[in-house]
Amino acid sequence: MRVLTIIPTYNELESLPVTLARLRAAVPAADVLVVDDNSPDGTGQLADDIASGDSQVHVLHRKGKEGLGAAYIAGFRWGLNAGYDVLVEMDADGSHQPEQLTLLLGAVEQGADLALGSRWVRGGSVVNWPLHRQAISRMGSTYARIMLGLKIKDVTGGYRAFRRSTLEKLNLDEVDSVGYGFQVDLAWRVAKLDLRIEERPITFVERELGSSKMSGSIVIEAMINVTKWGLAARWDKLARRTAKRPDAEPASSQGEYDRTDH
Ligand SMILES: Nc1nc2c(ncn2[C@@H]2O[C@H](COP(=O)(O)OP(=O)(O)O)[C@@H](O)[C@H]2O)c(=O)[nH]1
Ligand SMILES: [Mg+2]
Repeated sequence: MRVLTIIPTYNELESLPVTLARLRAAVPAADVLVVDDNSPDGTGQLADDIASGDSQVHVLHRKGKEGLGAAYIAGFRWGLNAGYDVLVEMDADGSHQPEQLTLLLGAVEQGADLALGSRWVRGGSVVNWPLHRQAISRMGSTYARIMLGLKIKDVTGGYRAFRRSTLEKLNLDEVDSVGYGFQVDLAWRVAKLDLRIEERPITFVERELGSSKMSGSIVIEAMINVTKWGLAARWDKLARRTAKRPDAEPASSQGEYDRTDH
């Protein structure tokens, strides 16, 4: 399997070299793509310097800060074009330990279409996260699970390995959510396709260097979207059920057509 690990960066000058070194040592066969949003602190230049000495490290420079989701979409496109079999999402700040990547790759090798690094399954944990962040993350995952009927425990996590075919089935052009919402969005799209999603326990370690780019508005965007998607899915289900009823009004013919069309 040809593996590409995509690392989005925005002002990660201190963290990136450490994470890259750990990743290259832990999984030497995996190539890396750093997707930098023109970080003012010069992370992009640093990534170029590292890439010039390591043919397995690549850098994608973007014009400005457009959010985590847009950076990943650009990275996925790059990786699909380059023919990789597995595309991995990993934070630059060391929270996603490169040494645990083999857990995710193992799950994909065993048949998972999407492997999720999970903090909220047995064996998973978080280190150095204040209680309020743990609470937000757990509540966010629970809310998304209930609203969307997802079976996975860690819906917002960003340590993931996608089988190439999984990304090819998603319409990446349609995805415009950012931050945590992006992670929920992709998990939801994969779940709707009835693909195999596997969680593996990880130890998420809060960053020691640099600062978080996540914000309250990103959390709120995610909550609003989850609510919208959940209600839309319920509405769809209801409409389909009504259409199936033999005594249903003429609208049912449309429903019948829909169903046979699929
Ligand atoms: N390219 C890019 N990377 C971003 C952006 N926002 C966050 N990141 C990166 O996404 C990863 C996770 O962000 P982080 O701030 O650590 O979020 P937290 O772990 O939820 O606090 C890090 O590698 C960031 O540098 C962005 O707008 N563009
Ligand atoms: Mg972080």
